[in-house]
Amino acid sequence: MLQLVLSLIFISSAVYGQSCPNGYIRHDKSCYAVVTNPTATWPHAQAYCDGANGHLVTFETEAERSYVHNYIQNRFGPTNKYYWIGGVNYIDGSWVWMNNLTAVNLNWATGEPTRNSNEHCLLMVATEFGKYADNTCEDVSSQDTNHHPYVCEKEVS
Ligand SMILES: [Ca+2]
Ligand SMILES: [Ca+2]
Repeated sequence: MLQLVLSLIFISSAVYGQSCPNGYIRHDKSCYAVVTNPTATWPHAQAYCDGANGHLVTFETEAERSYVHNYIQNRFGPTNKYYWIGGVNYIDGSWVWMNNLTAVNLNWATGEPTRNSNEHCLLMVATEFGKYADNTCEDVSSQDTNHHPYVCEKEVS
């Protein structure tokens, strides 16, 4: 009996246990962390995720986008409207996920994209079903106008 219990513990820790760092949640093949404090500009948010050997979250599937959006809704409700995610349009104007340069399946929030020439970074609009908004990556003035919460992702190897 003890052996059975021990082997069950071993199996469950192998599946659910050590693969994500503290503060991350596991879903499918990735670990996610939602950072709401302090907020940051896109480059600083990306640098923070990169420092943990990850990147700003990239939604390769609709299921992944839906999972992360639902998690944010359940945990934070409508507290924050915008979250930085890992989409950029720096290269030729088309939106790609910056970690693998695959195309973003665009689903714009109301009034977006505004397509101002300096809006090269992608936000998820948490209060609008996790749809997307283009936005300036950096602060546009000396004020913290462009600091938002963000989501880091680490693929599980
Ligand atoms: Ca992903
Ligand atoms: Ca915009």
